[in-house]
Amino acid sequence: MITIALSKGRIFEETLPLLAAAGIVPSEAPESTRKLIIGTNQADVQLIIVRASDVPTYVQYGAADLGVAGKDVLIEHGGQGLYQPLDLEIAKCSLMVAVQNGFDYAEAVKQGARLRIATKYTEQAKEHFASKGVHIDLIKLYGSMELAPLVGLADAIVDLVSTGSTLKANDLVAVEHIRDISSRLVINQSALKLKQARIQPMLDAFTATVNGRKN
Ligand code: PRT
Ligand code: MG
Repeated sequence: MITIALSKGRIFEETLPLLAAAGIVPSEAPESTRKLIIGTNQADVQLIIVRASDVPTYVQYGAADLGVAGKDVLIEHGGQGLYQPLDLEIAKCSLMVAVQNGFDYAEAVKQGARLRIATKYTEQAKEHFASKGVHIDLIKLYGSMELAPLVGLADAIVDLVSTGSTLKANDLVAVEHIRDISSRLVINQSALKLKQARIQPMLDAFTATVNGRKN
């Protein structure tokens, strides 16, 4: 059996065409079932539906052979036990620093003040501000980071931005770009060796599809 870990929503939707290229069609959509294990048209391939930030963990421990996870999630996880052979170039966005409109970020940074940063992405926030020599107090949140500056919980947030409409709707502006983010295929290192005959053709089909999109 080959088990593929995916999260609901954009990653599932954007992975569907890649699975199709490898001849894999899920028998149900995660949005229309409460099942967490979803079969496919291939008797020996199943999907498991997990939180986006849990995908690397399932693959690391071999509970799933393959998975799809955002670079944001992979950096926070650390990537232990994972082979990351392919940037699928899906679910693209950017990791940014954002503040409330009117907050003088440049001045706050220049004065060498401690900035209070609210984020789910604590590893990347630490690394980013350390590289700039800016001292921060980190406030770990699990979602809706956009609220933090509006209610005085933080001076700035580190969050993902795609269209920018969430920032705009909450009177926030992006002040720094940390990195571009896309989702990667992750493979359990021992599964790749033990199940190579079944996994390699899938990897080849995904690679051909991604390369085909670039041309
Ligand atoms: O939603 P949940 O709490 O279950 O987990 P999650 O947010 O980690 O999962 P999900 O499915 O929302 O995101 C999975 C992956 O998609 C992330 O790990 C990213 O790699 C990628 N991705 C791409 C995004 C976005 N675009 C994105 N826009 N993930 C989140 N967002 C959020 C962002 O955090 C912000 O709240 O969307 C909002 C901003 O969107 P815009 O379009 O208004 O700028
Ligand atoms: Mg989300």
